[in-house]
Amino acid sequence: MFIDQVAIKVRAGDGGAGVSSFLRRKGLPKGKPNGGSGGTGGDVTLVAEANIPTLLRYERQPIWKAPGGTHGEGELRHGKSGDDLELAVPIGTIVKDTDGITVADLVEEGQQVLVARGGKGGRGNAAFVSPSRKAPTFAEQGEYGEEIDLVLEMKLLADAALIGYPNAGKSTLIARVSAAKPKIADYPFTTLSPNLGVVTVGDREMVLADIPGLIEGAASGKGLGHEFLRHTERARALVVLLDPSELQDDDPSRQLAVLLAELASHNPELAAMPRIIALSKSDVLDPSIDEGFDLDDDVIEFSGLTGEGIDDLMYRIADVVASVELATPERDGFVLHRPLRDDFTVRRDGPEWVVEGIAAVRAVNLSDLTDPDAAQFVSERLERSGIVDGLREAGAESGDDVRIGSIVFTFDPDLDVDIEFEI
Ligand SMILES: Nc1nc2c(ncn2[C@@H]2O[C@H](COP(=O)(O)OP(=O)(O)OP(=O)(O)O)[C@@H](O)[C@H]2O)c(=O)[nH]1
Ligand SMILES: [Mg+2]
Repeated sequence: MFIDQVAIKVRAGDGGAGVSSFLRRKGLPKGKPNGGSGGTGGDVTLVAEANIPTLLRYERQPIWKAPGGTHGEGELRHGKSGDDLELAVPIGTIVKDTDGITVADLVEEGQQVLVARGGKGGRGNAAFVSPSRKAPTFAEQGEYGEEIDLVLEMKLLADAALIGYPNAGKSTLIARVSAAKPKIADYPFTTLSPNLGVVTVGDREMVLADIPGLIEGAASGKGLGHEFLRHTERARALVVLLDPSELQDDDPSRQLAVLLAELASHNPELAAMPRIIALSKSDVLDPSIDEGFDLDDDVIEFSGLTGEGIDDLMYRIADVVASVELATPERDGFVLHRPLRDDFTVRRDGPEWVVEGIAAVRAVNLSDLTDPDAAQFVSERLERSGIVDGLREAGAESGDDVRIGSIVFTFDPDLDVDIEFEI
């Protein structure tokens, strides 16, 4: 099965929780805080790898999760970080978010993009010791790992792509010039998914793609449709094969017109791409008979059966590919780096104010908010992170309810150390 588009969901690992713990000594009711911090959750990264031919594994398993960090323990033992999850994808994979924005285009072996960041581990109570807080009894919870829905799209990276009607002899040609072994038969749509073959021309190599047959109306879904034309978009040149044999109803000049129109309706850039026109099955042409069609002189005739004209054709393709390469040497992939998400946002929701965002989550993620010491610490954090000011600017008044995640508290901007929690 050739899978070239899938929707996946990835989730980075959650951070482990920090713990609250005290060193116990004989005779001392409560010793020094020694609660360790939790480990960081694993990240999820996509990596382009040459040995992954299609996106099939993601069709079979669309949900992936990186391991979380472990919790901290007493005696200042910190939790272990979760391993990062590296998902191997084919070279030529485009990564899009659910808004259709391309976040990465992985065109080289080993190129990678971090798509979901692991949650930070919570700090243990030992980390909160300060001159004014000698024995904190609270610790932080771990943060959730990021979760994201993505669409992976794969576009083959070939130097030149073979386009033609079904039965035009595309697979016969690629089988003859490369080690590819596609099925060949005299019925239409023998080839159902693209084949790549490496061809040696003189002292260089190029990659040819055999694309499933295209017919009139493909753009509106006839035959196999024009979905597979996606794989020609990254080629440097197109090789249009015309077939003069009786397997075709249309003569070669009409085939050419139809093929060019289909290319243009899929993507005008395809119609403008450098191309080589070739007439296949030259062995069936009888030079003494006028076949009744007109083609330009620079159309190369060849036969996949006898081998006639194939060297010429390969050198011509290699020349065109090389000249395009000179004009546009790099086919760089890219990874989009987006601005970090807002620290927090404030909005009104019915009777209460809702504060969202990473800064808000971080401000309240302590283990036990009923502990007065912890509540005090949270209110300091809300002040320091600008959330109290943000609420005030948005119009919150003393006595209003404020919600952060599942926690609701009463806003009291003047007496900021006296926040009351209702969990
Ligand atoms: N006489 C002759 N027959 C050929 C030649 N090349 C291909 N054929 C025949 O044409 C038929 C179709 O060939 P394929 O290579 O399968 O054609 P295709 O373009 O890959 O077709 P689809 O995969 O259906 O799009 C087969 O019966 C081949 O044996 C040729 O050079 N000469
Ligand atoms: Mg074929």
